[in-house]
Amino acid sequence: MRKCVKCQNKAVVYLPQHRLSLCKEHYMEWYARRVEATIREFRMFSKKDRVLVAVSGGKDSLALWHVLHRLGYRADGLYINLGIDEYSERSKLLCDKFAKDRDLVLHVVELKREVASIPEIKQVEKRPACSFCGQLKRYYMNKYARLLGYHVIATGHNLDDESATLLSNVLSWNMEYLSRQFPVLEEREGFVRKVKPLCKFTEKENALYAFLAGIEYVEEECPFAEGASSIEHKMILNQVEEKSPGTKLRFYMDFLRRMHPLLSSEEVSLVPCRVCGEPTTAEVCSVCRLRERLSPKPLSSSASS
Ligand code: Q46
Ligand code: ZN
Ligand code: ZN
Repeated sequence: MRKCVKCQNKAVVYLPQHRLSLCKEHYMEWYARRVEATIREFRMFSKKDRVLVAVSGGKDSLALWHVLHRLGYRADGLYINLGIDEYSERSKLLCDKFAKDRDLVLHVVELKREVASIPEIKQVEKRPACSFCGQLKRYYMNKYARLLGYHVIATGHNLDDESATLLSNVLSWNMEYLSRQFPVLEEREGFVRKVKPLCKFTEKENALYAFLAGIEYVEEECPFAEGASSIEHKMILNQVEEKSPGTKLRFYMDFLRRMHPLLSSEEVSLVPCRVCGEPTTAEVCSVCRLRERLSPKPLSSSASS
């Protein structure tokens, strides 16, 4: 039986990459301290900032909201209802329950009311659902964060997500994506600052925190999840990790500390979308163009938000 290195009680977890055995209480404390340290290391936000946590009902985002609240940050939630049948219904229910049980504020955006649900859009769009779903989520997250007066948007991206994205960008030497791969994207011309406080935690570490904190979260995958290449990259990294614990974290952190500063970040200029006024690089933003394809009618030239 492994013992907790802090109190000698029975350990509930062994973290090989950190060579740590911890009991429930000390795991939760370790997790919270490490989140706080990550927020400080990358100067993500302070206790004065109003933080909007993008919650999906999954383990990562709810663990993030829970730990930010526990650390004393001013964190509210934003749930975007994608209208994906029972999957979205259950996710919404669990986010609602999470907020009510803890007396927290949850904002809900109904995609069906804003544009159309993901299954409805999928009938018209040929590309993979995740491609337009990701665009729509980023658009409404930013729009509502700004309208509701939040200083920063926090998302639950974890180390598995970030290191798999990094591997994919390295394999294709996508310099533009590499230069933007950082856990903080600064505020600029209509874009609210975006941060990833869980970028140093694996999926498993987040799941364990959520479990120990008694958080109910959706375990089933979105039925539209395709991501074959990202799953493959995660598998490759997991195999290396198993043989050599700590590789995933080192791969990601060494990129951030040693490689990222060498990459030039040429920023494309942003303009307000001619139709909705949201920041975009084109004359009309991708969401307005999507809206146009869904119900073709002449695009108005006045901003509606
Ligand atoms: S919700 Fe949307 Fe994800 Fe479903 S359609 Fe893809 S991006 S998988 S996180
Ligand atoms: Zn202990
Ligand atoms: Zn627009």
